[in-house]
Amino acid sequence: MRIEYTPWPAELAEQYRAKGYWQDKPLTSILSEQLNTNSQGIAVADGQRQLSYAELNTYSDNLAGYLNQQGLQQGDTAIVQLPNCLEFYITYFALLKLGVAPVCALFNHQRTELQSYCEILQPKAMIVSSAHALFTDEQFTQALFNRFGCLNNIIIDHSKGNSELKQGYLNKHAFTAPDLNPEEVAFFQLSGGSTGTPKLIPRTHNDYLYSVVASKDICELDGDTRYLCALPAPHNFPLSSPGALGVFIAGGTVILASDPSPAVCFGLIEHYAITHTALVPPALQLWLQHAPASQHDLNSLQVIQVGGAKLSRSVAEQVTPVLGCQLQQVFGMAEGLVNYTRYNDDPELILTTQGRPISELDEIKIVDEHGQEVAQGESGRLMTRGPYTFRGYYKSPTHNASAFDDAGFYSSGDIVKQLPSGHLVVEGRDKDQINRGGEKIAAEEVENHLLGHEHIQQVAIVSMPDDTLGEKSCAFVVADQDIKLTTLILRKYLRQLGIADYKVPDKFKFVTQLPLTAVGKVDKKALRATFE
Ligand code: AMP
Ligand code: DBH
Repeated sequence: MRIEYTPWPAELAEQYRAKGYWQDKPLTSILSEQLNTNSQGIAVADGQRQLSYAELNTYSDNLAGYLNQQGLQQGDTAIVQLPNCLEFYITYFALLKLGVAPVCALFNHQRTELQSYCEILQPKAMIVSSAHALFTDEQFTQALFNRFGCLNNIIIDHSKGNSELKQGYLNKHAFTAPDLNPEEVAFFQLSGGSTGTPKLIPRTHNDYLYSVVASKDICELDGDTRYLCALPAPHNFPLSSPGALGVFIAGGTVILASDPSPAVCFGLIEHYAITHTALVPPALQLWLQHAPASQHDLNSLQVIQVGGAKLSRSVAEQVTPVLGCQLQQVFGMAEGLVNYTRYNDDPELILTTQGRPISELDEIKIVDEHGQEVAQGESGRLMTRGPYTFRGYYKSPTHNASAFDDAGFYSSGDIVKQLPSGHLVVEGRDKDQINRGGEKIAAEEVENHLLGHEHIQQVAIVSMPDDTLGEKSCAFVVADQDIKLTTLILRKYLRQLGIADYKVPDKFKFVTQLPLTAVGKVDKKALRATFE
């Protein structure tokens, strides 16, 4: 019944409790605590529809009952893939209430990603949307049923009209709420990854609730907060930093946007008098370009949080003059550690650092390639452990052995330096990943797909600088000698495999060999240097 995860050592857990960080409450308390005082407050709106806290609570109860009737019970897992819509939060809370741990896939994930989540999790159910190309007909759902014996149920939401999901939450279905153990896994976050297969991050009620409560306090959210969720709702940033869950704890309102473009967001900002939002750097740049000529009143904006990828100082400097609001830099990870610049920080720190950790019990070590701590102010690899940083990927003993040190510090793969104030500056990365404007691509995962092509002998994917996205991806391909491969052929090949579009390399370079390091590994540094 218990979903496995690597627990924190007892003495640390005790410390986190003693400090009051772990409250031994389930994440579902986020909703129940609003019911007495704020049941008629609007929890979430999407431009056309809205739900009060009472409705969000009732609908998620109803859906929990329905899913229970369908055979789902505590200890099971599920996959959710929904666009930014009210149903996302109804479903998320319904599953939490049942004690079913979901992984919430991003909406741009495709066949291959969903299949690999099924493989890792062996879920009982999937809750998906017909707005996604994979679920417009029965073909893919049938293939999933055939391949995964565990899968009893695929519930499809139709954005318009009636659907099984709507039937499930609009009608009363009684269920007995199980006791939730706050020490146990509530749901899985997705890692941006740096390995061949996607990795899932078990998040417990205690650790996640603490990160959200503390984030809500740092960001000073309250009942008047109107937060625009324009990034994909399941992503750790707009879910928890402080994100929609932080807004719900504060009793404010989440307004959902379908995407972060100015065309979609500026009208919503005016209409709902949005006070807070979270963006990745490329979206912020679009906002800065379009705001001066916009007809929309953006005056209600108080804070724009920016994170997911490095924000340059020159862009950071424009936020207050152009958008008239405060900038907050956020450096976080689905694995745990989140850093914020604080509103009252020295303006220079807000412009040039990625913030400091949430918690005084977040432990930071910056180490060299031998694992030795570097001198104060020097840059090195970020290692961290703390009250909301996980202790192991789900069912990944081999990878965990290298992702953590003996003391349980997680190696994030970021190269950082720490200022005397505790603020971190992200200087680079030491993981095999491309950060495409906040969307993370595990090079090895895409390389493995390409190596499956009958005429590819070797391949290496590296980042190349890009003005808008920060980085794009380039694949260096060694093909069979007498074969003429083209960019078009390989793009089509990857799309047919069904991988998310952002993972398809932006550029292919056909070469006769790859440079090697002294020990005979592909020299990615040398490949990246070709773009300098
Ligand atoms: P993920 O593991 O997918 O949650 O991605 C987390 C990673 O995103 C971090 O380890 C960083 O590499 C990157 N990241 C997040 N926020 C920032 C930021 N503000 N500046 C630079 N990199 C960031
Ligand atoms: O990039 C991230 O994963 C991220 C960025 C900002 C994150 O997980 C977060 C804040 O919580």
